Amino acid sequence: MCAPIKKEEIDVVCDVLGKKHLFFDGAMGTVLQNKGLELGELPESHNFTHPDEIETIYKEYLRAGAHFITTNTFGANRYKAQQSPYTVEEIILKATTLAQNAKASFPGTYIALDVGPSGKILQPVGDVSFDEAYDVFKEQVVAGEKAGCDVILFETFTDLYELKAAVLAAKENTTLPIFCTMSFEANGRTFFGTSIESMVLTLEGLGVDAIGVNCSLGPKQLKPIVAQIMELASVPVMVQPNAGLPLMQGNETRYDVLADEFSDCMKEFADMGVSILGGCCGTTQEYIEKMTQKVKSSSYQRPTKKQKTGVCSQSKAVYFEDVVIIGERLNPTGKKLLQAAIRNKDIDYVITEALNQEEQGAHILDVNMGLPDIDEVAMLKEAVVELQSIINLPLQIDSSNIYALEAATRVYNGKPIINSVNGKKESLETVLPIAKKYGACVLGLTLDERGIPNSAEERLEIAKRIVEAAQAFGIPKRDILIDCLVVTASAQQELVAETLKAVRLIKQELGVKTVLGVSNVSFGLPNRPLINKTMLAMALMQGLDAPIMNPGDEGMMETINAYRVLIGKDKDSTAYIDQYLDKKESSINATQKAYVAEQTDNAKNHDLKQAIINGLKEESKLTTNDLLKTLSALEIIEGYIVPALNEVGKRYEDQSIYLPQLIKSAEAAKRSFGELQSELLTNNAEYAKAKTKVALATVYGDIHDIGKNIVKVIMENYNFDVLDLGKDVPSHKIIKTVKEHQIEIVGLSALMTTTVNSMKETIAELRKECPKVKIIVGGAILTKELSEYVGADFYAKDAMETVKIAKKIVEK
Ligand code: B1M
Repeated sequence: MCAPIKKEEIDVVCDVLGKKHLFFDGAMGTVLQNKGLELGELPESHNFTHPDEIETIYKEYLRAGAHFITTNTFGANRYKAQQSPYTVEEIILKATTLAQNAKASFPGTYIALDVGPSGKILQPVGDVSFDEAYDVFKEQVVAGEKAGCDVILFETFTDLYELKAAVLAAKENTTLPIFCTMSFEANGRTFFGTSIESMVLTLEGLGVDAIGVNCSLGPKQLKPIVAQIMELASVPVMVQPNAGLPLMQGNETRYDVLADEFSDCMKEFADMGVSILGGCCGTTQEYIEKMTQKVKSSSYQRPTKKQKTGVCSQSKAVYFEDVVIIGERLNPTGKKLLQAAIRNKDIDYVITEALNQEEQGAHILDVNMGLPDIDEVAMLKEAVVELQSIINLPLQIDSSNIYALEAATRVYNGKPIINSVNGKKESLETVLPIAKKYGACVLGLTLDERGIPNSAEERLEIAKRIVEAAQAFGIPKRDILIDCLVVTASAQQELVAETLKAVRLIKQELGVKTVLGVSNVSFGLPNRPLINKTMLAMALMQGLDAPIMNPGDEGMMETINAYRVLIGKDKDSTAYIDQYLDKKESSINATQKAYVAEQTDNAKNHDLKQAIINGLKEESKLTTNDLLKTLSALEIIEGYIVPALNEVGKRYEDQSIYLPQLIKSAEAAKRSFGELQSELLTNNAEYAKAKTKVALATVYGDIHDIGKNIVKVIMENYNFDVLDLGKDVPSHKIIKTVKEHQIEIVGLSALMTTTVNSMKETIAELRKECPKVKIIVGGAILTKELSEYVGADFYAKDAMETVKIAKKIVEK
């Protein structure tokens, strides 16, 4: 909810927020298009060229009953302002001044500074750093506050990570309330794969004042998405749908939902408990007027506080409602290979360990990079950034170094657990503000200046102090977890029972979730797995919610499976039966195997296919070079790279991975291919007598170029003179090249159903302008039939076939 703030007008926003329905305006961009904004022209330029028009649009929305008008500054950021003669600050000042003029005769209305995404992708997937994105947004929000805006609206974001940079920029540099909306696809995820749960957990953690959804789809299609947000959110929810889906009518874009239908849906949203309502693309004054009229008859429902404990990555949320397994393998204590990897900055090793744990069934991964002789701040931050771009699981950020904790939590894309705070005054005062600021769950250890107390009651006392201190910092109880600390049975046998008792007491008395690093109990004893799984069973019965453990320890995993059956969490034993019905291997053998695996410190998986699927660049390079000792480059492409990318494509389609992971795999494949290129080019070129000129391009609208690049290298290897025009190539560029360079063969690539028609259009243009040129087409989506549909001369299923066809063309 709104933080205590100084400015008078802002207090008014906070006075009304969460107390009555608030109305936002409708679209700006599409209204400007209808008034003549040219394709490619920046809407913000109209603040200067058509100020009266902008002021009129604002006024129309206010007249329609909007409480908030949104400044015409959606794209007013450093990157886009390069195309404008004005600075970011000038654009924002101008737009806000026009809004102030408009609002002067409408008391009780407010100005929302409109901030859209930057248009760039953040590292490590893209090339903009988190800090640079932060600076870009800082410039905008500081200018907005200075110009006199009342609220900041971050809207239409699809990348939660970018939105986090934006929210931090606003929190740290302004006093304005922050409203955030993200844009979702029909599958309930953003383009980058952010889930609704992750959005709510992360943004509420960061302390924004309202969250919701805008743009995306029409109001009807948004209903399930809004319903889910309502189930999860404790802050006021905001909804600004499009007026349906855009349809092209001649040169005009029309939207298929009219004002009556739109406003009916908006009333339904109000009845579902949505607090803030407005419109996005395609909506106009009429839509907003009808909406405000209809919603007036709905009684306002105040947002309710939700109590579920949850953490998340950008794509996956984990709630503490069943046993939550926190993987312990990314902690260098006692693990020589991990220690060496951390010292050598071998991130691929760290990622492989993480992937193993994910596969073994961990729900959250503890990440600790603490070694005495390294820069832990930099290493923990880097590990978190790299891990989160590949692993779907939420992370538990683990360090005793407060700077490392803050640096890693700041760049974490989601809501993490901070491991840990304890009962010492210094720890409480330094760790809790970090947890509060970044909206993390915090794990409290029951120790203080006097060490770990012996009795369960004393540990309960420390836990109470931690909970009280955390609440005093504004951290809700649901975000506090307590670890009662396992001691070793070999050294302090009598205290094991006290730990178990402490778990029970703390759950009963404080009602917080409990965590235990279970396997500490068996240090110094033989047959550790037996002690570990027994301790785990005992702790679960005391109410342990989340063991920190090795998910590769089958004995412990089996204990959890059995516990879930016996306690009734595994309804009708479905998961248990699925897992064990055909299982012949004895669990003792499995346990022993897991133990040996642990002792040998999980070896690396030297497999190129797996390395590409997992997006491991360095590993892809190394394994490619290994394979080159026994296989030809072509065999590696056909046997490893293509199958790996096919698998990646499948996983992307079934949503077990998302866009950032898809990009990572593509980069790994490129790295592997980079290693093959010189091998391919140094082989003897054969067959072609004279150099035939070939132009290659991925068609307009399609940015896939790995396959086309392979075709290029193989063709060059066979002595063709290849001009590579790149990807997303418009037909006029291909035509120009064919004419200028006397090209005889054009090879076109397309990988998406949506770009097959682009290929057809390109071929039609080529036929008109360059009738003699022969056209070969390829790409995963194409078939012989489709090649006929697009009007090509030949279809090549792969690079070698392209060469064969090209040779035939030359020989004719
Ligand atoms: Co995307 N992508 N992708 N993608 N991607 C596919 C194609 C997809 C099938 C994945 C899926 O959903 N299962 C799907 C298309 C669905 C469809 O339309 N049916 C898809 C999608 C949806 C998208 C985005 C829209 C995702 C998004 O943003 N939400 C987006 C597209 C944006 C755009 O293009 N406007 C997108 C983005 C990307 C990345 C950037 C992340 C990356 C591309 C990186 C790059 O190329 N620089 C990527 C990747 C890697 C893939 C998959 C996983 C792999 C493609 C690949 O490189 N295959 C792919 C799934 C799949 O294909 N299984 C997928 C390996 C390559 C060697 O094979 O290109 O077929 P291929 O080339 C072969 C032959 O086909 C032939 O020879 C090559 C060598 O043997 N050949 C030719 C190819 N071109 C030829 C030209 C010739 C002759 C032969 O001319 C003479």
